[in-house]
Amino acid sequence: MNVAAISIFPEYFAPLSLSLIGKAREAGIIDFKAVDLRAFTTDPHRTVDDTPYGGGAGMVMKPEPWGDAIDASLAQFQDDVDLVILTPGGARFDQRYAEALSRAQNLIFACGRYEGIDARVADYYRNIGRVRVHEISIGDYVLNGGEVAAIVIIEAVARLLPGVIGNPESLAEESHNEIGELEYPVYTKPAQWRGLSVPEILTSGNHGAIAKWRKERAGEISASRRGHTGE
Ligand code: JBE
Repeated sequence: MNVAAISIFPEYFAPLSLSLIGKAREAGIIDFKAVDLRAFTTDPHRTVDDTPYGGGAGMVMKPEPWGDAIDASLAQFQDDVDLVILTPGGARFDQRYAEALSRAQNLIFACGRYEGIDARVADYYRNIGRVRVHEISIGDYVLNGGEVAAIVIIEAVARLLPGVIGNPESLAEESHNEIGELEYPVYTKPAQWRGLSVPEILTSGNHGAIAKWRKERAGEISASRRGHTGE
């Protein structure tokens, strides 16, 4: 999978050299490039934003550097491209969306700052063929830009690629179950820690009973946690 992330802060993507994702890059499963949007400006001040038509607070990212930067990435890729524009008003990202994006051959992430990217950029690429445009949000809170959201999506997508995760069984569990069903409490050695012991059933060797217990605990946990907002 080829991945490009366009941003005025390409250094933001340094963590993608670490851990599983870093190994996947070394193994050639993922080719990742961070692209500096300012390299596609043409004025001495390397301007990427301007005031909004119609007035209002904040600045809007100009379409020309975005168009030129996206075109440059498109030119590097063969076949179809999925263009992901990170925006707080986008479609909510979830595991199902990660699975869909994991089938892409080429992914371009457009990480806007300020009040967003001139809307014509999304419209333009929606209409040229070859590109599927996704406007995506990772959640209902405001970030300073799309970079962190892109990293979240890249990690969720990359771990679904064959060869990235050591144990494909853990992936199978995730895709066949609701995510909530996996939220049972987990324990490891020692059996006693600070006066707390591991639930006896987990040391019983009764796999059927253990599966039933985990399902029950997961149901309780997701019922009590989902919908909570940290208040
Ligand atoms: O989730 N997102 O993609 C965002 C992008 C930019 C700002 N806030 C967000 N939540």
